[in-house]
Amino acid sequence: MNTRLGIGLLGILSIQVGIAIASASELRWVEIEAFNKEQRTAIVNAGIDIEEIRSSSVWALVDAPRLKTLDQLNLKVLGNYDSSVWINDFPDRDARFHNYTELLTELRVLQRKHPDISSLMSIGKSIEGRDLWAFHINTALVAHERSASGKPGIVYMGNHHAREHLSLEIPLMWAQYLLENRKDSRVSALLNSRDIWIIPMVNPDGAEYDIASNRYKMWRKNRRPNANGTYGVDLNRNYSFMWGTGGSSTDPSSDLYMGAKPFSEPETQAIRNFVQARPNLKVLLTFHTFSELILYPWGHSYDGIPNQKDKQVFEQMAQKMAKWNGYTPEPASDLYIVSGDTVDWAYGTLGIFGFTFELSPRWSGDGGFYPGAGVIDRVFQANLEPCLYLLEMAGDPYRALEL
Ligand code: 0X9
Ligand code: ZN
Repeated sequence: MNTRLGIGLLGILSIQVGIAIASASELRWVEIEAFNKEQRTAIVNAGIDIEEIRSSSVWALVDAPRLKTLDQLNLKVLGNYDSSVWINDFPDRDARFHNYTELLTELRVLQRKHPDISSLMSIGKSIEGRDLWAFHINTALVAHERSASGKPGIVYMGNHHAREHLSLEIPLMWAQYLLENRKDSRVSALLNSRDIWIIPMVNPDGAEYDIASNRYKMWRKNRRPNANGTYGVDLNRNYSFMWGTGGSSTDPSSDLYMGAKPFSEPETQAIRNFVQARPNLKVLLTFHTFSELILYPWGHSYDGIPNQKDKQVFEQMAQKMAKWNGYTPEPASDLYIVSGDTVDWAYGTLGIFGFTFELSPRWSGDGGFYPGAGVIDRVFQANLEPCLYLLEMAGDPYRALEL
């Protein structure tokens, strides 16, 4: 009885206190001096994943070998802290965030409620064999499930990065919103005239791994077993366009590992095959967290995209959306150089107007990758108008210049 009481009390205590993020022993939370994008790119080129940018420094999660590299590169470390983070509201969060099975259940329920205009299809399998689910909304569905629709199309994606769980919730809620409001005149006009795809969980293995114990693991990559015994490729460095030209790492143990070759991963292959097979896709939005940013190409170069008209379209669209969600619109490389990401590939090889949204919070102090379930509704509401706008613009993105 004593023992049982003991366990019970421990259980209660651990619920009240919350759970720790498990990366404490592996990753240090480090502040590094950096005044501009060039210095930030030097840090990224050392294989270090920047989490937060301030005016004269950045914050990053750094492992022991890369901490040494910083010294060798003469990059000044201003502070170096234990990365354990205590989370206070796990029961709440646990209830609201969706794991792989829960996501699939939600998508199935939604599809069954609206079988006339929606379908659910697997576009491939993850490296551990999980299906990668795409939710399709099209009022002329039957003919188009495995090939392109005649209507202009858009694809919304989430959860390329495992620990960015909020980036799954927003596209899921977006699918639910569209179907629950299908009778609304604005929504119904859009549903009638667009081909809509939602792929909320591009990296299910990584996301499941991140939550597989009672501690978040701060995991980013997929779960590819690498030759040197480490795991994972950064899926947002594995796309082919200008792959491996900066802002990614050849070291499999880095969080920014770009993979053995472009599209080495089944997850990125699935996205590539899916997008390439649908030339009607005009706009792409990939949700990440965090920092509250709207990013557009280029990511791999500080130069603006050469096509001036397209450049204006990107700027117009990003600025317009920023008015609604309050995020900062900028070319992705203003942050730091990244090569092999989704949107550079989509625009660079297929001319698709692609955006990366870095969702809330703005600062790591507000929870970083683990902001708690309390933020979900607010973040969805903030991004509803941008999602609708992109759906509208998918008809003809160049209309952004007139509106
Ligand atoms: O580094 C990334 O893959 C994205 N940020 S995240 O914190 N979600 O990992 C940003 C990709 C956008 N591209 C550039 N910043 N160049
Ligand atoms: Zn990300």
